[in-house]
Amino acid sequence: GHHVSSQRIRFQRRNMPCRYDIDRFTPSFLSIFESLVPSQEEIAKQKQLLTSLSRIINKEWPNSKLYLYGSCANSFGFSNSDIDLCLSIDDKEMSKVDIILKLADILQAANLRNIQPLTRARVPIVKLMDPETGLSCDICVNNLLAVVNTKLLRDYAQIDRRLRQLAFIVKHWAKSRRVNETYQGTLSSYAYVIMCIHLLQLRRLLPCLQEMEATYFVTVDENNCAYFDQVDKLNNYGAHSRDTVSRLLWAFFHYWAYEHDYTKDVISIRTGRIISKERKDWTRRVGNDRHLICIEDPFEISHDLGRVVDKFTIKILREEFERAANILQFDLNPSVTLFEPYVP
Ligand code: 3AT
Ligand code: MG
Repeated sequence: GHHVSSQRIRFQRRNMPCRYDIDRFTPSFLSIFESLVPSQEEIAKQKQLLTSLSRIINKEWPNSKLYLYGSCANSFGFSNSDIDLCLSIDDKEMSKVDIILKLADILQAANLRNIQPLTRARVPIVKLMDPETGLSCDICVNNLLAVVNTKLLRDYAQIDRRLRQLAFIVKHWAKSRRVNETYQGTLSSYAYVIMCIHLLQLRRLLPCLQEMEATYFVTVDENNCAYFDQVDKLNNYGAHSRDTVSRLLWAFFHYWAYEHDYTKDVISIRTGRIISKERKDWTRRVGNDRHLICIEDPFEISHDLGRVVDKFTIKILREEFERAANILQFDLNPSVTLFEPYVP
């Protein structure tokens, strides 16, 4: 019946070769990438904001430290994106919420604008706008795992330039197609970047830094974070491969549309391999974790980055992966069609 024939189509697609003329589109994909990269001027403004806020906050809390994290520091940020900052502070007396409220007062006194403490959010933050640079940012407190995973992503990006190219295009696709909205049950930018790193590990364009001898170690809330971070020694790692960004994009979407086994597999950049759901005990729903698409966090390994996905949004995601795979295989103008906005 229907089920059998759709299985047969899936199986054929699994072994489908990439279209012969895919590289015709590489220049267009690269120019889309270039158009999304932030300028040096913008990066300088971000650093300036970090410096001036650090100065203000250190007057009140001399032992605190302010970090940039997320897309403005992991090298996967688009131009004009908001800035994520994390305040690291060791104060046993005050709760996170108290710190957030006091931080809001300090910033108010220093003439920053639009200050909003959001103390009831899952991750409590203060929002603000800096009139000097015109930049908006969110400051969270003691979220050091995010600072460390930001460094891991930035280190991977330095090894092979094709990672950044691929991840920018994938993020741009995900934003255009509205499948980059965690509060709607689709995946975070962080998850998409990890999916890209994993693909490049399987294709031997990237090593697995956490399996190599560690040169960087930190312990954050009982998680041991250790990996090889002397990435300047690895900048020839993927040089043997002639994969272009178009070919990698094809491979990315083909993988998630037709090759990934959603019933059995977990992708893991920590090991550089696919591991089994069985081994992680991610085979059934526990609480709100449904494990319908399994993406292991590199440091918080009990954390499935796909846990936001439910039985409705998994269908949407897989249809979008298939749409993208088919566009890259057959469309006459894939570098346009891929990003056509989703219209409900
Ligand atoms: P955008 O350009 O803003 O879309 P981003 O890189 O800032 O992308 P997110 O907004 O998804 O990415 O997340 C900001 C940072 O927070 C990235 C990562 O260091 C951390 N982070 C996000 N989601 C998770 C998660 N589920 N587990 C651990 N860390 C996370
Ligand atoms: Mg962000």
